[in-house]
Amino acid sequence: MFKKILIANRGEIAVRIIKACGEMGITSAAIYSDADKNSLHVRIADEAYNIGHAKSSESYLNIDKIIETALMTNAEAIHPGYGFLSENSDFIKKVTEAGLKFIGPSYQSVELMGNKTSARALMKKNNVPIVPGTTESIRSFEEAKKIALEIGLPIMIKASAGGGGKGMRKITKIEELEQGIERAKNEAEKSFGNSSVYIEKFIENPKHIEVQILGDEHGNYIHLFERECSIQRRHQKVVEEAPSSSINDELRTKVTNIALNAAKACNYYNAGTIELLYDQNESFYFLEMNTRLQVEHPITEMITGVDIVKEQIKIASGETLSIKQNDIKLNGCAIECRIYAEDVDNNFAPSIGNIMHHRLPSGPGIRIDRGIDILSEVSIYYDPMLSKLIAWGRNREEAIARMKQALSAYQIAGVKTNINFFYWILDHPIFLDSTFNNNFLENYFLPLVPNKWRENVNKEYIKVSAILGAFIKSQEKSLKTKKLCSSKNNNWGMQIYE
Ligand code: MV4
Repeated sequence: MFKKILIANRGEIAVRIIKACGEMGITSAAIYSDADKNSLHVRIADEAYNIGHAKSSESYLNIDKIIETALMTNAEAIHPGYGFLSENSDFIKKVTEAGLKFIGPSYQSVELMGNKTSARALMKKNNVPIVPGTTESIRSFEEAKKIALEIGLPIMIKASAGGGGKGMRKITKIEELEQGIERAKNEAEKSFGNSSVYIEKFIENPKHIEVQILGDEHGNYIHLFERECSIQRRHQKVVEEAPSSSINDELRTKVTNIALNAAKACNYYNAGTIELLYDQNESFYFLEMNTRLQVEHPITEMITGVDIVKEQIKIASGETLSIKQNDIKLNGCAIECRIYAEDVDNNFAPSIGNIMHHRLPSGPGIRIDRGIDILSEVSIYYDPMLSKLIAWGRNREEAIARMKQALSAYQIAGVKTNINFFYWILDHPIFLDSTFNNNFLENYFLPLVPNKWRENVNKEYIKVSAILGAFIKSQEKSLKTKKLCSSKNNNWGMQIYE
């Protein structure tokens, strides 16, 4: 086993990895930028090294500096967390060439899955169901037109180098196709430096279901069931739950088998996630594979009892998977709310500032993964996620009730937050009966906002915070937050005793 690991990340995920190291008796070496000198991950790591300026490109994305720091401190392995360099195959290559172990998959798997057409071609070859469409980039408008008419409109044009909703375009009418391809190619070139695009059939009102898998370096694989991640805003997940409340055991067996086949198809090892669309005909379609630890991994840990980060470290040190598929039992239900420093009245724009007050909920089944502490700074430089609030219950009802209780006890001041947004979601009949799909927020939340998002903020209009505040007021009795939550002054995210 490794004696020291360098954590090439920041925030809550760096904290999460440092804790796993501590539990395993491994020394943790943190890195930090100038903007993060007061961050929690720096405070709790065994060692911490400043690696540069606030801008990510000059710190958390600086490959040479990170590797140099790892070698200087005699770390044996690097954990990349998520985002930053986690899915950069060049980084993995360089880490390996420097004689360090990358805690994650091989660079070949990352490269293969990073290119969406090569991933689709490989999955098709291995009988993993993909969304109907092309497995190669489109070469000409004529070819694209022929394919579009064959599979039927609407279609999606997606960037081969894209993913996570970036560089995606829906085409409803054949007349829009030529310009649509042009624009998609331009966007893809700008965003990814690669103008290749491909075509998929548009799946109407799908759910987003993903399966967590673990593979060791000796060809053994297990799955840790699925997560339901359909509630998204601008391709950012907002609430996730495990297991999915919309599939039964038969479908669960089907989707986890699909995921295992997908992982085997690219000789995958370490932790990975297969993302799928699930449509109204109960069909699953492979969408993409995330070749890293994911933000929402804790809900899977809560329902399986498996510590995914510890397993990642054991796998990277060459161990054989210690858990057998039969040992893993799906237990209860877990939900995660991503608490963001956001201003809901300003189109959910990041809300920056210093954390002046921070008191977190606790209790049976409650877990919080956080990267901030009192006096931490939420800056413009990084993702403004403050924490992940996770609630486990023996069933979905209990998990939801615990989540609402925890939300009402969550106190933070210094930045605005999206906390009140979750009450609205968790109380919605469509959420409660699990009939939601990827359009949930667009269909049910956006219409509540007068004229959608106003550009002229000076104009008199009903604020989103006021809408949510009024909703909470109407729910106060059932939420039992009357004493805790001041809805009078809409003091966002700061829940003060009256
Ligand atoms: C789609 C789709 C419909 N048809 N692909 C968005 C995120 C990215 N991972 C893929 N996405 C989608 N791909 C086809 N062929 C609809 C979406 C989509 C979506 C998917 C899951 C959760 C939320 C979503 C919101 C908008 C669009």
